[in-house]
Amino acid sequence: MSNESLANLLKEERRFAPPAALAASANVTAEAYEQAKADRLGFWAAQARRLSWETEPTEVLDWSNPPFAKWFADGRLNVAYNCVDRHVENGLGDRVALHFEGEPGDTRTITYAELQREVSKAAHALTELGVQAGDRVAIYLPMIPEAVVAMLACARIGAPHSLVFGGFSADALATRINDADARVVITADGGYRRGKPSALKPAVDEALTRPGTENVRSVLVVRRTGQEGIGWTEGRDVWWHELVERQPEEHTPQAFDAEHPLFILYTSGTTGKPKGILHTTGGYLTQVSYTHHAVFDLKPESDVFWCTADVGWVTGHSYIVYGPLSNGATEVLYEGTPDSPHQGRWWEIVQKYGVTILYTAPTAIRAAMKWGDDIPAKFDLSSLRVLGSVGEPINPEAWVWYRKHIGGDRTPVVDTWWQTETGGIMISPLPGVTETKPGSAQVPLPGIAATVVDDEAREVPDGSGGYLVLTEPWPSMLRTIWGDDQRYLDTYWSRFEGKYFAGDGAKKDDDGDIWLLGRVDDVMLVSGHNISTTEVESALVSHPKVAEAAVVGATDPQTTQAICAFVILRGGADAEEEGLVEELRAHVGKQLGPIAKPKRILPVAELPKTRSGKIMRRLLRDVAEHRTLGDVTTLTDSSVMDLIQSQLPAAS
Ligand code: 6R9
Repeated sequence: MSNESLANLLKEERRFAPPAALAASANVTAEAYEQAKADRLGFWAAQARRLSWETEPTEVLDWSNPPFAKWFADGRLNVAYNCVDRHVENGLGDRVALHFEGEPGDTRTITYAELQREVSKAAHALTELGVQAGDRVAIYLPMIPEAVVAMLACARIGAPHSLVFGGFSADALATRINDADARVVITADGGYRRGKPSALKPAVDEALTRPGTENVRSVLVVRRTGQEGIGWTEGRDVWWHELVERQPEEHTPQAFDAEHPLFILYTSGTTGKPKGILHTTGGYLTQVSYTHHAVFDLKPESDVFWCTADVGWVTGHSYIVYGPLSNGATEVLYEGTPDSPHQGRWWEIVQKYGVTILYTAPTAIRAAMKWGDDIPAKFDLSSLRVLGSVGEPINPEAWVWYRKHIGGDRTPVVDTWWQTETGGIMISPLPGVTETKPGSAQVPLPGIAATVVDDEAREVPDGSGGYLVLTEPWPSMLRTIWGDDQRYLDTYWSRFEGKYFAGDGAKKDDDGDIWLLGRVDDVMLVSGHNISTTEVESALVSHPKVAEAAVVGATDPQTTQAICAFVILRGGADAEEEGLVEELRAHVGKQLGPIAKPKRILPVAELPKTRSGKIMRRLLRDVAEHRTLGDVTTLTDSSVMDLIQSQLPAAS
């Protein structure tokens, strides 16, 4: 971004007060902000007491060697004990932990008592394979209960796990195994994707032929699809059902230091090799447990929580596994895609299990908007009481659609900003406290210090834009990049002295509420103005014919960059309609001002997304500037780019 700060174009006037009943019985009230403000460390020390410690910590934060933080350093605890055993000890063994719904329609119900037995057996099995505290275990599994069991088993014996999303290639898996120096890989024969078995094991076999993966001595294989002809290496490969099933059902968890590594999770970013984000034990569990309790207002005895993310992403780590289970929640785990076998599958699941809290991503909401309002309308969604969003800025129109068509115009929507690096939610409304604004993540949670600064690291006044920074350490912060402290310093702590730079652009509105404006690498410079891709996209999505939009700045001789928009139309709208492009341009001009009018608008059928559902603007910029495409390996579906290029008019 240049010296001129990000323009603040979008004005959103709609407001939604918390439902009175929810506010009256909310887990967290406005008082929490006061308490945390008066004594931030005391506040976090109190939240740490949500957990069961073998040795209670007396220290809260050690920031003597910034930015290398230690939280609760003299405390000791076991994460799996906190997520499983203590609930059983508290008489909740019969409570359902997981309602598993496989894509083909098979189901499993797993209570906390069963989960305890499964995790115990898996912990013994890993020990039998020679895994010791500190050894890294790579997990490459579909969204099946064994993924949760495997993570908790690793945590139980102090072996940091490294999940690799099941859609990643053998190469991506090999790089991650190598970087973490994993000793064991846990995988499955395959998983189900869009009605068909899709193999996983061959990618593991291939990855383990690559240099740097020699230290993997065992591959533990879950039988999920039962597909024929998967390769088998004697002496290395072991079936889960053979090894795990014969283990004892009781296992004594051992406590680990609060700063013992819990997991490594790789973020790809746009350049360079993937960064292994390291999270540790006590601070991480404290923050994910507290934020899950506060942001979703979880009442474990009556709620059914469903986070639709894959366990391979941080959202799955923190809000499928560690947050909900540490709180004794009952949750849904769904293996498949939202449109298999039909576009109402998610809503059918909400109805079937009586889901009360749903946490998903804007990309899924926009897809549902595109498929049409009539699809969710066929299902009974009246159980829902809180809706959450994460992963990208949510366009105000998608927010309002979500509240109305999924939440029956009744449920609060919490837009939660955070990152793999932050470990847990950082900025979000609280459903019983905050009057919400569609499209804004609004306020840092109690105990979190975030603000927006300009190029010179000065806090911007209300009504201005700039860079989002975190100004105080937080319990679930990343501790470093695995094996590369220097890269940790350079990437996050060098742009603004003493502040964590998140890489996102943001603005403060006139009330001081925070709006996320997309990655700063995506900010456009048009005739001397910095314009956020998010705001132009939101303006486009606020047109009734547009379901989704991706905007990029393409080099332009007159204006430095010209705004180029790719739009997906809503069901029923016609891409060939005369005057459509002009109508959309005029609409953006009216919403944001003439400077933000896209120079080009191209209706497309699909947009390039990362496997976690984020729009990959970098590739669209390549298209808009008629360049050969950059790295497409993290795309969900690389044929999308061929499709977009084939729809492009010849170079203009
Ligand atoms: C949890 C997760 C982090 C990046 C982050 C930002 C974007 C996430 C957002 C959001 C606007 C939100 N992001 N939540 N932007 N509003 N509510 O997604 O982690 O995969 O590491 O991505 O996602 O750009 O910096 P991760």
